[in-house]
Amino acid sequence: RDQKTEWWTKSRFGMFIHWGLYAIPAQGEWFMYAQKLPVHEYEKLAQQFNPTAFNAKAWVTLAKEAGMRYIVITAKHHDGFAMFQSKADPFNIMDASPFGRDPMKELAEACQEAGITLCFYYSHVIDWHHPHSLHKEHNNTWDYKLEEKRFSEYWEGKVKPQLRELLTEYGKIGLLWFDTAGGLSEEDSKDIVQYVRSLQPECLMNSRVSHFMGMGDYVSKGDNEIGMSGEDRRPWETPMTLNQSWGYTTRDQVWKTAESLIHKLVNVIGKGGNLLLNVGPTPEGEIPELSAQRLREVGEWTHRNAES
Ligand code: FUL
Repeated sequence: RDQKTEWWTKSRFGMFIHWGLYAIPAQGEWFMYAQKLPVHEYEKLAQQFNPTAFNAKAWVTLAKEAGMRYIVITAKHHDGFAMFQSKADPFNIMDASPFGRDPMKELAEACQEAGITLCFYYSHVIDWHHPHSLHKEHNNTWDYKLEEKRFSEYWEGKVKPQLRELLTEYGKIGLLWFDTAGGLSEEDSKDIVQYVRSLQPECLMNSRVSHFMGMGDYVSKGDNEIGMSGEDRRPWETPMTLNQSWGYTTRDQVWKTAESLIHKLVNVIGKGGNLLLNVGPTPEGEIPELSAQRLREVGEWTHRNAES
């Protein structure tokens, strides 16, 4: 048994949170890319972002009620906006929005108090805001020219300094959830793993840190993919949506029922995996009531049927 991942495999069930500026237009977290919105336009969303209804304790309490034991929140998604205070890049919630609070700090405190493990999602390759980020396919080609990109400026100037901030300013972090590593070299893949280890040796990393096989401490399945039993030698996790998107959207109203969610949870756990179930908070900073309700229903079932 792998001691390093033990807390996590025992946790079984976690809350995924996709929250960022994209909640304002309410069309999912790929909004900027889908609309080819220029950086200077997208930045205007930050000036409007003032989620005064955000209450870290309420989110953590909901996670607990649902029977979840860890939270993975988007510290930075593909849009490049840091939902935490960052000296490394001014496009962050403290410097670019009127909110004046660091939600990651508040979550870190609330999690600590409640005994929930805080984890960060960090989009390390895709970043549509930064002029030098470079992905295999999904780049901001409407503001920047591919041939002018110098990836190391992004890597050394934003990614690593921000990871350092996340791993030094918020206490112990359970895991880093990386994503969409298409095009990342083997050398940079190893570099980032090494870098994270040097800052927090216990912090886990998911396999999406690199597209090279066998990297990271556990396997992230495809989005909403459950897989077959017995095929996995390494610990694994299914990231799952409640509806059909990750970021808050008013368009997509196809919701999984509580019954179906319970079946999926049991299915994943029965096969030895973890379930990371997503919510997409509103621009005001609240988990939509319908989502909260579903999670509570799942929680009622798990608390009734499973001794923890
Ligand atoms: C995908 C991302 O591109 C989505 O926006 C989302 O974060 C999902 C969990 O992973 O690859």
